[in-house]
Amino acid sequence: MSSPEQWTHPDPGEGPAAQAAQPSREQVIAGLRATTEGGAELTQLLTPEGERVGSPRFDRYVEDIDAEALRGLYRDMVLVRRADRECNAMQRQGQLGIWVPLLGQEAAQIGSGRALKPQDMAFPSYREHGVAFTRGVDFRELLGIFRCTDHSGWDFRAHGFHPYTIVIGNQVLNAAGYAMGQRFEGKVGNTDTDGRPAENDEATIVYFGDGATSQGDVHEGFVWAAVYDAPLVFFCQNNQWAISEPTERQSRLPLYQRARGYGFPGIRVDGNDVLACLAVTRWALEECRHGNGPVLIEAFTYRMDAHTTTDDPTRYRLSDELEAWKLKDPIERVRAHLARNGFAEGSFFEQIQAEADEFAAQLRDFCFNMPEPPPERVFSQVYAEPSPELDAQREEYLAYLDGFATAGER
Ligand SMILES: Cc1ncc(C[n+]2csc(CCOP(=O)(O)OP(=O)(O)O)c2C)c(N)n1
Ligand SMILES: [Mg+2]
Repeated sequence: MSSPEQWTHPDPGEGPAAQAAQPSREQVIAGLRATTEGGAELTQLLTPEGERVGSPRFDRYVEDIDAEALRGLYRDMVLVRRADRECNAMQRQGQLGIWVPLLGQEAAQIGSGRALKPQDMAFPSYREHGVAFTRGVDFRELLGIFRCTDHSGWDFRAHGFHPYTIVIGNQVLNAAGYAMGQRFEGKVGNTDTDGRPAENDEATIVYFGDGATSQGDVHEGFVWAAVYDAPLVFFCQNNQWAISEPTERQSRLPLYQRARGYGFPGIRVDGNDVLACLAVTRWALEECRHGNGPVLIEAFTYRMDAHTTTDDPTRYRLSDELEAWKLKDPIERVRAHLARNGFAEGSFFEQIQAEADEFAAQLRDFCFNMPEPPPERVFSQVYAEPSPELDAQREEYLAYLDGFATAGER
């Protein structure tokens, strides 16, 4: 880890040095170009060419990942990408109000999601469709939010997957509180009768973006989790952009280095490497379960599509940046690895593609025929307990809607 002295930028004052410190217009548009490299500190187990690189520190966390397990990770990523593309298309056809693409972030989401145990809790932002998939949330259950018929359709306790949060960074506070609760309830740092770490110990993971790190909520979450030794993995997907704002405009430091200021470990992982994301997240979760949390993971990745379907990224970034990242595609490197090692035949890839197409067709069919939920549903899953005020609001709202139905009779 670098020293705090290295982190201090001298004041450039005025003159040429000051000008040099300012990014040029072209650099800003291209995300300052540094975005295409993760730096020497990047933890990687699979190169973009699909070669396995050894890691003395992290290999042991993926010892069980044999060829079959790797094919499983490949399948996960292909399925969620295919579903993501289908949803994007359905928004364009007016079937969804908006879609938030995950394109390019499959490895970060599948790798970290598959590291979780059933007893763990995950707090997503709004782009974590891949994590939802790993938590057993049916992709169809995500659609109501984007068709604007539902707040969130799944049982978050059963899946260990909290509702989506649109308010940037807010879920970090929710997760910090939840992880503090796990600690208070003694679900961390236990040992089984044989003296080994208890199998049932719990941890929490929270997902947020590079832009979210500029929010006060994230700072507060870091502070609370740190001082209470909360079993919380902060999983920052640095996809290089917060809508049109590049990461370089959010921080002077690589984001993972911020952890040091709060007193817990921070690590940067290749977010396009599913194996590395799995290994590093397993390590971080284990640290948390043992009572050594929290941990910050910065998954260095790239948002290959628009921020949402309402955004046009050609207004603020150059296509050569996207082209550079295409060479680091998270799915292609696993495909190359499977193929070059003889872990999968051509028929396997065809079969997965066919499965993904069928998956997307079912999604489309469901979306086109999605039932409208009854209007009173908006009141039914907001609070844990009913209340007279809520009952009154529901009755008033239903009477109001009824007024439209009977308006023509007058
Ligand atoms: C508190 C708050 N401020 C502003 C917004 C508008 N907003 C939506 S997404 C976004 C950028 C988030 O970027 P990042 O955290 O990097 O996540 P990404 O979308 O890249 O996954 C902003 C500013 C919001 N939803 N909530
Ligand atoms: Mg971002």
